[in-house]
Amino acid sequence: MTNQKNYYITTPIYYLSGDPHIGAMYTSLSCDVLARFKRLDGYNVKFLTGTDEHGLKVAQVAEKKGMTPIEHCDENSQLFRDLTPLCKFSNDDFIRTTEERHIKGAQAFWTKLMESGYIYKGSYSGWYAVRDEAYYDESELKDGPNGSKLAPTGAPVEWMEEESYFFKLSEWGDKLIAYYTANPHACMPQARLNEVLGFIKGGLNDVSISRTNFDWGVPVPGDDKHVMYVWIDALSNYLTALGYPDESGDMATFWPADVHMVGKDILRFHAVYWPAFLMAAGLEPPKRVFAHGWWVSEGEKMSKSLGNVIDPKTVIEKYGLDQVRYFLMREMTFGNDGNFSHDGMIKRMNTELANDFGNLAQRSLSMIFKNCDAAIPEPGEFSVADEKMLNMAGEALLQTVRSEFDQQAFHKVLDAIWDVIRAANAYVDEQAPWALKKTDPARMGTVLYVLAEVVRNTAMLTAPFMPDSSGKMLDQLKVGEGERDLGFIGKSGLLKAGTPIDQPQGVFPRFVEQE
Ligand code: ME8
Repeated sequence: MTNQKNYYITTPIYYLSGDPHIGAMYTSLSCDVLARFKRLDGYNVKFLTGTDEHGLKVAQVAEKKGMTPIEHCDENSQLFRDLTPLCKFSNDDFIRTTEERHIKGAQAFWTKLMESGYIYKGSYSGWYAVRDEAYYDESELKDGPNGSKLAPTGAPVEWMEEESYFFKLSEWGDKLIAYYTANPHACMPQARLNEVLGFIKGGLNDVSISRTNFDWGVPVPGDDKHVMYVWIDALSNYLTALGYPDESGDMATFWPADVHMVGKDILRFHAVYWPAFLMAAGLEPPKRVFAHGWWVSEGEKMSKSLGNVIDPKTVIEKYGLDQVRYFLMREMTFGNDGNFSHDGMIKRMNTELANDFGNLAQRSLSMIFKNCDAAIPEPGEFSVADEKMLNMAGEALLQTVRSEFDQQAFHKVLDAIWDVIRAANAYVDEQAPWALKKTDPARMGTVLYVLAEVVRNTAMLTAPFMPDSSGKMLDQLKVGEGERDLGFIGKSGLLKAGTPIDQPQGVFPRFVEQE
């Protein structure tokens, strides 16, 4: 395996404060799609997800439920683990910050930072919001009811003073700027990198990295009056899941991470604190932090009080898993915000999936089944139009798809594939194989062969997005399990004439509104 290319991709680890909603599904889905694509492209992939289980908020939620914190975590973490079979995620590991492997690794990471001289003990006072697990500056606060103060997020704040360990973030500004100047793609999209650089240039303060006002956390090595602040604990999951502090094994194979996928709200932790922590511990920063946007629901911010929070299970039951996976990856320009709406969902299901893709596959395979003795036809000489279509759906498409995937431009990957699907639908109309049946059956066979090839290639390239539906199309074409990686795209994987096929079944039903 010496020549194998490795690829490490991570989701944020999710807080256990509620049921997993569409936001968690979205971040994990984008990683899953990328992980599946990279596997098809011959990479040795490690795809990690998990749950972030410490902190005052978790302890308080558990207490309210009459549970110990770990009982609450066991129960709630399972809901996130259940997303894997529900959404067909292909994660290779699931880490919980309450696991022994994590606690030991996080403590070793702390010790390393301490030994490097980047941690010191001081005291901290300020306005603290339990709900956000964050301190706020006096100037950021707004007035709340009855003379109280609120954080900019609306969370209640209280004045707190505590002994605390600090990380010397103030020493990392120039080094971070140098890092991003040399590696401008280490934080994407570009607008987010600009935000991060602006923040760094505004001057970095040392950050408090321990707490003494609660004990539901990883104890600070050698001073167990303190627990680690949730963010240093949480971020280190990306290392501890690789077996850190053991720097051989998975650490040697997979570090630095290729992509940390995060929502825009947690970019600063990942693109400022985390690279500084890592460099201070003598480790390389991640190759890329990609910040995606947020979903709103029918045009409104999702909130429990509005009752418009989208539950992955409900929408999957209603529209189908692959349909939801497709919609989430297609609707939103990856990096921007997007709107989850019933109408938008139906429109894409019925036009792009049922009409464009489903129809192309169904009519091509049905014509083969009916007119070619239910077997892949023997093609004659390819015309210019045939060659153009074959190349467009094969080698040329692969090249575009690969480069868009490398920018995490999922919507552009799908756009490029749909350009080919639409071109193939136009090609069917132009070539009119139904008319050739009488006039030139050999030519009809060639046209249908080209179409079967378009279906094969587009099904392979959509498989990371819609593993079940694309798999069904490939099954119908009798493409073997071992012939579904990207090495078989285009000329290198041409269908064998004479291969018998079964009666084709439609893969993308239209959505019909129930009364
Ligand atoms: O932040 N649309 O966890 P988390 C899109 N534990 N994405 C959304 C979203 C929405 N409406 N709502 C939330 C944490 N998300 C920390 C991470 S990592 C070391 C620690 C995304 O459960 C959000 O942007 O609050 C984030 O990427 C993810 O869900 C997890 O959020």
